[in-house]
Amino acid sequence: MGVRRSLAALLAALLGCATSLVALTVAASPAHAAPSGNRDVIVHLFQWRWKSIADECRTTLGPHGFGAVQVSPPQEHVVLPAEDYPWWQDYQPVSYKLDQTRRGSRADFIDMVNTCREAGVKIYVDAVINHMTGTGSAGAGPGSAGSSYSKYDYPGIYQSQDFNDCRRDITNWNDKWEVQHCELVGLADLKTSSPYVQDRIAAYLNELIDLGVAGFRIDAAKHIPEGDLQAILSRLKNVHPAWGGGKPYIFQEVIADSTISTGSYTHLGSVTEFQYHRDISHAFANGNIAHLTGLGSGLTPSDKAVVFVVNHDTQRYEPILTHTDGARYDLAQKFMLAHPYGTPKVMSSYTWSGDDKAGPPMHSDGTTRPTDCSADRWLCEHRAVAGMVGFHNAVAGQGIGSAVTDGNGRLAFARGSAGYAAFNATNTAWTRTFTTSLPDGVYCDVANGTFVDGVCDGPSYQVSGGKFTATVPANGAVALHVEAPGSCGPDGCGTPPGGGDDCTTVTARFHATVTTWYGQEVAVVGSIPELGSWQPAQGVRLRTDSGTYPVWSGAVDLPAGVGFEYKYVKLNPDGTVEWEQGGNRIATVDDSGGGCSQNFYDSWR
Ligand code: ARE
Repeated sequence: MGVRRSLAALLAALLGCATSLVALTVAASPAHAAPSGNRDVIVHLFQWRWKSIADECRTTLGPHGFGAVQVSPPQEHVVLPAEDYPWWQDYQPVSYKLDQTRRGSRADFIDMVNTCREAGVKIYVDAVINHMTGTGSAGAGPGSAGSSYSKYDYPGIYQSQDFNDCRRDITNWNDKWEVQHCELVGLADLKTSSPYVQDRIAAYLNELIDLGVAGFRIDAAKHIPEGDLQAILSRLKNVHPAWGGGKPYIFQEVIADSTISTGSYTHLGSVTEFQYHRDISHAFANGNIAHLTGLGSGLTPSDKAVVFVVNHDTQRYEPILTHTDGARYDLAQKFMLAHPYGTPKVMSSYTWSGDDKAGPPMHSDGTTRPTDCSADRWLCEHRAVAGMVGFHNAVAGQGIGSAVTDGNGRLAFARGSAGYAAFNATNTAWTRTFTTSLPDGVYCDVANGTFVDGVCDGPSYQVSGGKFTATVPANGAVALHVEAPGSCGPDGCGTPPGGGDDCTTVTARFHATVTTWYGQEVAVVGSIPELGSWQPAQGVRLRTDSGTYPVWSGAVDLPAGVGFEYKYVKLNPDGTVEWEQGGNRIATVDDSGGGCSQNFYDSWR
């Protein structure tokens, strides 16, 4: 019995540990009370339909304490069937009409704003105000709401005189004037120094404020001269009284370089801190996290920095650590929510294979399909970190302290006496006794479960005499905070209530989106014997058919709790092997699929 119990406890501690692509099951009921406290965490529901966002606010974001959703641009945009409706259609405005985008109607948008507000969640709009449509990939019209247009001519809104005179691409990025007055990837650059243009942009943003929008991401902010942006922002109204009635929250997309710093824009609001993104991504990708207590020092002041592990551009153009990296990526997003620097922005993505311009799951007319986190290519990786949002909110205002490390890949720290979190970016579990100033009691582990309406669905840990003992899963975390009491299950603490499945073996199901030519085969190969010990011929062969292609699938039994690395390979008929690019994918065998199973959803790199 003793052996069985400790095995069950170990496996249960691994339950729900970061399996990036498998969403945690989250409680879903409209009757949840909104959690108290500071709610500033932003989630970017990239490309989601308005109706799907409304549902997510009600069932998941509100109950878990998310503060705001960054929604994709709501204004009329170009429609590009010839390019298979790329995601970036949205970043080429045709007009400021909200009537129809690929994500739904104006009525849907309004309903989303209201539903999310009732759930305690703000809507931040991605405001594309630096430019209109471009050259080359701009289509011939009409736009998504039926408006006709051509570059520099948008009937009823802007004509040629409303655009800057430098009508060519930015070539010298060291010349600030050029960066702010010439064209970003050929996009018609609005003359934001003109009072008419300032009024027009402000009217668009004020219409959104009237509808209840609480803030804006200013797209391509560094391409708008600071003074012009100030003139636009000074025209903005106050937001809905539910959000305090002050000025909207502004965060500006400024990718700092030697020509333009984030500091040039902080007097206007917050800024995106890209150096944080690089620092945290490299640290977790390399398993080198022991020094991260000081993450953010020397960067933009914390209260002005919006921080993120990845955004919709970097996951495509400069990937360091993304959803394709599995557990380490989830772990990095959890760390961001545990660490005090900046305002965290969690990414929620969809997969694509091949061309990075691929749009979200869509209907044949290019409109976006509703999000189903268990279908299509939606990843919903924000759900895998939802428990940590409560941690972030509960420890607000508490400093970081009492750090413990063990080698380069392990770090634990306190957030005052309000919370304690341990991170393990290695492939082996980390068992130790931690000293904490959390009051004695039983706590819910919100890194491996969630705490909603008083119910903990993860493991629990007992703090006694200022200490607790935990096994931090390989490539996983443990996080306890004062607002999430736990309860010990029949198998003891460290076990979810009711006990987990007593799995010693887990059926791992791999689902990989891989484009192949006739005759090629696909296999998954990895560091453990079950995955061929890196010998492609001994890997696990995946299968596809005309109904599922380009998704290749296969299953194999793996020992529970083991950390491993893997990659996909294409096997050519002549015996040669093509490996996918990038670092090894990192995972730990767990029971997150339920019934002693685990799912991996990946795309060929
Ligand atoms: C598309 C086509 C182009 C075509 C254009 C016009 O891809 O070939 O010329 O349409 O027809 C997104 C896509 C673009 C897309 C555009 C419009 O990424 O591919 O162009 O929408 O549909 C710089 C900017 C920064 C910008 C990044 C991408 O400073 O503001 O480039 N990011 C935002 C959004 C993007 C969006 C736009 C702006 C445009 O997040 O998603 O583009 O609205 C260094 C520099 C950075 C620079 C970075 C990358 O780090 O310091 O300043 O970022 O390199 O170049």
